[in-house]
Amino acid sequence: MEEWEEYFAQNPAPRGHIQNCAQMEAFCQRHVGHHPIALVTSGGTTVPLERNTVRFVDNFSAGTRGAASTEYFLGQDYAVIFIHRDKSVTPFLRHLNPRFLLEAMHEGPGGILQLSPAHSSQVHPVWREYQQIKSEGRLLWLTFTSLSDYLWLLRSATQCLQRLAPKALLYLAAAVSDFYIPQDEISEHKIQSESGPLTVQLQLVPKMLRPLVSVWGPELYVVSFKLETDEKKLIEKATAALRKYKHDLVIGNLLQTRREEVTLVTERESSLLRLTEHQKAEHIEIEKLIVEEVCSRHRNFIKY
Ligand code: PAZ
Repeated sequence: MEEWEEYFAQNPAPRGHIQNCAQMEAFCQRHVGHHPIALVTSGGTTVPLERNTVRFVDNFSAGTRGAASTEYFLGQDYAVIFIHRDKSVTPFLRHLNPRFLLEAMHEGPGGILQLSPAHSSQVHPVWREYQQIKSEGRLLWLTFTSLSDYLWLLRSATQCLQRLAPKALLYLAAAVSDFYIPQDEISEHKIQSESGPLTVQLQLVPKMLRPLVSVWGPELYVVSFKLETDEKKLIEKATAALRKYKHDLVIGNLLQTRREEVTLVTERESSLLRLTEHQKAEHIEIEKLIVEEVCSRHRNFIKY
């Protein structure tokens, strides 16, 4: 058995997985022949320290990249499966602060809540765009929390989209843990402090990009992200990932500058995408540039 097969054999499917798969199947059926589909993964996975989880190792990712990119894929006429960490940043809602919404409401005639005219101009465009996408059924939201939830969803989504290849792409922006505690080593109940300081040994997660590219979705256009904090390592690591897994594009980004620039690395070349001062002043997001570029490359991929 391959390492990744062992992982799935040892970590049971999360609750609701069959329903999630049914939703993905129905979504793909609805859009096949009408819209290309993008699977966007977003936010960070958790690694539980206990099976009845009280404590877990988390990841910094807020999900901003995935949520913003989803809106731009929708703008490019894609249907989007948005697989995101529960309670992370989401498309459309990210423009509306919950406190702002509470401030924006007032009680109208008959005690019915209304949006005050002064606030309406900010909410209306977001609401209109969301309603349009909703009426077209072009956005499917699915959530994960733990690493295992994420990997089960990723595998099923990829297998589902493979049937639509080449008109489907994977855009893997989630920050996925490289380390975990295997099922046979994890504590069943809350770890007690009476036993003294805690030493935990995390094992390496099998590299799932390998079966993703070679087994689950061999004809899909696959874009992965690579995050580093050391500038000197970024291109080297992105290129190594591409050579190892043989997918289509790696988007390298540095923690410190990820909102302003990314490097697109393919087998043949690497190119920098950076917001200009003018674009920053206009509040243009780097995700707009990334998604335009990815869609253009995906269109070429579909042609050949
Ligand atoms: O979610 P966010 O907007 O805060 O950050 C996005 C990101 C840095 C997690 C993403 O661009 C990324 O690089 N994801 C892959 C991380 C990795 O190397 O596993």
